[in-house]
Amino acid sequence: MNDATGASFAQTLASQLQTRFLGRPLHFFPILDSTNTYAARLAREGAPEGTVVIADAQTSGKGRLGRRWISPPHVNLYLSVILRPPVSVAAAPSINLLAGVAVAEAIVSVCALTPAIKWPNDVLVNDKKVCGILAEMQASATTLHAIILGIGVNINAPLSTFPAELRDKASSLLLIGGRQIERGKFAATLLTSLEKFYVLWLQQGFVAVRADWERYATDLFGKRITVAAPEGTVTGVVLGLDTDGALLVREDAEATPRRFLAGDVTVVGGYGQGEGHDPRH
Ligand code: BT5
Repeated sequence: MNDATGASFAQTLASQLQTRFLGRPLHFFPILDSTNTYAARLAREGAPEGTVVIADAQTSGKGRLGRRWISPPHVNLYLSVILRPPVSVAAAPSINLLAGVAVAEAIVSVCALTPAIKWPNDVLVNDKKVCGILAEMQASATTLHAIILGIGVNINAPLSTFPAELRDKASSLLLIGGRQIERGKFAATLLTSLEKFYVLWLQQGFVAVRADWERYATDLFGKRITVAAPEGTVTGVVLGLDTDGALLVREDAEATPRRFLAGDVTVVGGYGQGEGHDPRH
């Protein structure tokens, strides 16, 4: 499983892949700068929808807003999918959310752990981040050409691979669940889940995935949060998700909720605490 090149990981994944179009074709590399950067190049060269790029290790793994994604070899999953949905640029951001649902579902099915999604794109287990998602768009004016959907999951990473400043907020499925997970099996399960939710999203829009998203994300509802978004920083109570995936937040003195399509959420008083009132009940 932990072979030096990741070759057995790639073999297991290829033999267990049950998707119709995701991962067909599948490009595997022992090391890349970033799977998103490589997949973006393939997409510009015309690679078809469903093309998947996986690396055993990344030297410049990317987070959002220029941040770094720690990507040690032999232990984790670094994967980018090329998608070409026939939708408008405005409809694309909710792809982030459906990827989180697919990762959460794969964690439940392969690891029997209980994941939570933190809007928009972190998957946590026991309040620690085990997955990050980075969706990058290739578009001209209003025409969407491709979405590069990058997913990083900490699977068998030991504590020593996390820098000291991340150890209280990040973890791996091994560290939490106490057992090694076969990366090929996890990746095959994830791609099956992602394909299912993507097809649903294509046919019916984000609203068809919203209940699944909310099932995993209940920890956020009713909490007081601060959203740092491109349009400014706002503090208020989370009401839920709009039909297009926008986060609805009621500011303290305002009657009309604010909508956010991107941003960073901090729960006032810490994630997993707060007011704990779910407004849907
Ligand atoms: C993300 O950004 O969470 C998106 C990460 C996407 C990574 C995948 S791997 C495959 C594909 N190829 C790429 O080059 N990227 C994608 P953001 O929300 O900005 O979170 C980044 C922050 O998470 C960092 O600033 C750290 O605080 C923390 N972090 C970095 N590496 C981590 C790790 N391995 N596990 C958990 N947290 C990490």
